[in-house]
This record gives sequence, structure tokens and C-alpha cells, in this order.
Amino acid sequence: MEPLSLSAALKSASTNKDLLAIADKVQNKERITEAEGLLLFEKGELGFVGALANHIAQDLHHNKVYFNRNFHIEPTNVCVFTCNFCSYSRLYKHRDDGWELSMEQMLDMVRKYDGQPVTEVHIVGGVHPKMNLEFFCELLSKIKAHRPDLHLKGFTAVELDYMIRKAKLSIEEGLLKLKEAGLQSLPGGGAEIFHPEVRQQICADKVDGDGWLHIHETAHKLGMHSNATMLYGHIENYSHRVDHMSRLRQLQDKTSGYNCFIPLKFRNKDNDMSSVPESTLIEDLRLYAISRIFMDNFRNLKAYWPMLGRQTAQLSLSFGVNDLDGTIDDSTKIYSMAGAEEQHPSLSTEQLCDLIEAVGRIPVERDTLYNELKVYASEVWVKV
Ligand code: V47
Ligand code: SF4
Repeated sequence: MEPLSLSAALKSASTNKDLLAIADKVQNKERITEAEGLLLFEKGELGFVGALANHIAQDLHHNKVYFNRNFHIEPTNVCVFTCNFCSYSRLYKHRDDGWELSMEQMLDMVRKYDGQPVTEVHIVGGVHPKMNLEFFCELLSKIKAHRPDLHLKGFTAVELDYMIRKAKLSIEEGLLKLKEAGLQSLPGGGAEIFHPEVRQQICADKVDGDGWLHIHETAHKLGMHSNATMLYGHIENYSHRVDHMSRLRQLQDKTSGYNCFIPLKFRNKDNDMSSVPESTLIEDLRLYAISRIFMDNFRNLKAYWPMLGRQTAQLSLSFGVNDLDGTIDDSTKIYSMAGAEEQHPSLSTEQLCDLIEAVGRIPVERDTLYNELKVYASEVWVKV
């Protein structure tokens, strides 16, 4: 029997003519509008959006799924801000319950990887009033001096906004100092939901959406790349998600500076939003698929497995995702403290490859900028 063509499969998944018009656009590689993005959230069944998203991802990446070898440094969980969804931070007055790593402790963490083939360190933490721009420039330059091949990806726009304002510099001046010290990329955290209706309720006291975007735009202008996240599945509605993704899509049109988009599922353990239920698996997968369809200028869509759990991350590979972040090596606490299944997130390269191959995809080790370092072609799945 002949397999169903994509359009026949889509017609069997939906009879809504507006949705089918979106499917035509996707097949013709045309951008969908914000109203169409909203319609996908409101009316697009999982099978329908999944088929479209998988079609796009296959067209871009064939069967390849990317990962990298990385570890995190979380300098502190002491934070001047009070985001209601955060299970991780401790206020300065309660700093005895948290941690504050010294320069030497962080350099020891780097030295632990001497001789190991990690390619990236991801540095992100709370916003500590005493860890300033000068301290982080020193940290970056010492890591670079010790291990020049390690790509330094660090600091959310929230941390950057605070440390650069405190140093009384413009965003451009501050980022330049960090770049000179060795910073190469910005991670995507702190974006949450840009729309003020939501931001005011979940993280009113930190940098707003415009400020976050300005920092990333400036970093792109200085030749640095960055990631973008969206914290979803709490009090936001579908329009807020579309607004968030649309603002990122517009900036990407302007700068092409984003490496990837990373939806982050809200986890509700031990925070001030614990009464808000977590999103369902179906909603998670629909969100990945719709992000893939809507954000047509982001080549890479990442499922961050420590937050989602490895099985859901694996499943997301059939819904538009083409990147599983990295090996992590049990070096982050943000999600385990918020109730994620992965209490000590760590995967060996072999385990990551097995996860990817188990769903018929080809694992590819990448660097931070998505240059391919090694294609793992297993005989089981790949005809070579
Ligand atoms: O900005 C905090 C999120 C982010 C919770 O760029 C929570 O490669 C869910 O941005 N439930 C920081 N999410 C982590 C981050 C990140 C992670 C992995 C890869 C990259 C990258 C970036 O964590 C915060 C916030 O959005 N977060 N608390 C929570 N309870
Ligand atoms: Fe601080 Fe980040 Fe937690 Fe907000 S999410 S309280 S900025 S550590």
C-alpha cells in the first residue's frame, strides 16, 4: 500500500479549511501570521501540528538530532529578584540557605574537566548583589586562560542588565567588556513571557521584555550569538505565547543572531506558583510543534531534557525538535529544585545517542554554534 502523502495525512487530521490553508503555506515554505499561530494553538490537533512540524524539521535537518558536551556553573542561587515561579533562588538575607561559589571553586569545576572532550561551559545563576561585572570578567578570563578551546556561554539578560547597570555602563559597553574577557554567547534564560500582563504577575521586578530584547540585539550587533527561551504552561494564554514568539521572530529577522529557541515547561514544586497546575504532555508536544511552524527563521528547536524529562524530550523529536542540549553532567539544580523528574541530570554521550537512535534519528555532536563535530551513524538505523 502507498504511504499517505503529507497533504492526505493532514486532510485526515483536520477538516478545518483555515487550518488546511496554514498547511498549504507551510508546504510552500511561506511564513504564517500571528492570527494563524493563534489558530494553531486554539484548533490544531496534536497529530495535525505534529505532522507539519516534523515535515519542517525533516526538510531542514533530515534525521539529524544535535547535542553537545557541556557542563554548567551556577555561581550562586542568591538573588535580588523574586520571580514567583522560581524554586531555586534565596534572598540575600537568607543567603545561609543558599550557595555562593568562590572564584577558586568555580575554576576547580573547570579543572575537573581537564583532558575531557567538553566543548562548552554554561554559566548562569541568581543575581547576587556582590558578584559584579569585574568579578565575572575575571572569572571568564581565568577560564579562557586555562582552557582556551572551551566556548563560554554565560549570563541571562537579567544578570547582565543588573551587573552592567550597577557598573554604570551602557549595555553595549558592558557586553564589550565581557566579550573582551572571553564571553562568546548568551544563554536564553530570563525571557519568561514578555507580555507585561503576564510579566507583571510572575516576575515584576526584573528587566522587562523590551530590555531583554535590547540586550540580545546588542549582543548580536557585537558579533555574539544567543539563545531564546519561553517559560510556558502557567498563567499565560495562547495570545501571550504568540506575542512572545513573534517578538523573537522579528528580532531574528533583523539580526540572525539566535542559535535556537528553547521552550521551558513551568515546573511547580516549592515555589510561589505551586497551586498552578503543570501543562499536560499533549500541550507540551503541541507547543513544540507550533513553535517549529511559527518560528520559521529559527533553524534549531531545543528540548531541554533536564526540565522535560528524557522520555518526553525523546518524544519531542517527532514534533519538530532537532536538539537535545547536552550531557550536563549533573551540574545544574534549577529544575531538580522545581520538581523535574531528573534529580541529578547527567547523560553520557552513549546514553544521549541511544535516546536519539531509539526513535530512528541520527545523533550528531555539535559545538555551541551548531557546527557539526561528529556524526554517530549506527548500523541499526542508518543505511550507509
Ligand atoms: O529564566 C526557573 C527557568 C531559566 C523554573 O540557553 C524555570 O541553552 C520551569 O534559561 N520551572 C534559566 N522553568 C535556564 C535557562 C536555560 C536552560 C537550558 C538551556 C539554556 C540555553 C537556557 O529557567 C529561567 C526560567 O525561565 N525556570 N524556574 C521553573 N520552576
Ligand atoms: Fe532570580 Fe532567576 Fe530565580 Fe528570577 S528566575 S528569582 S532572576 S534566579
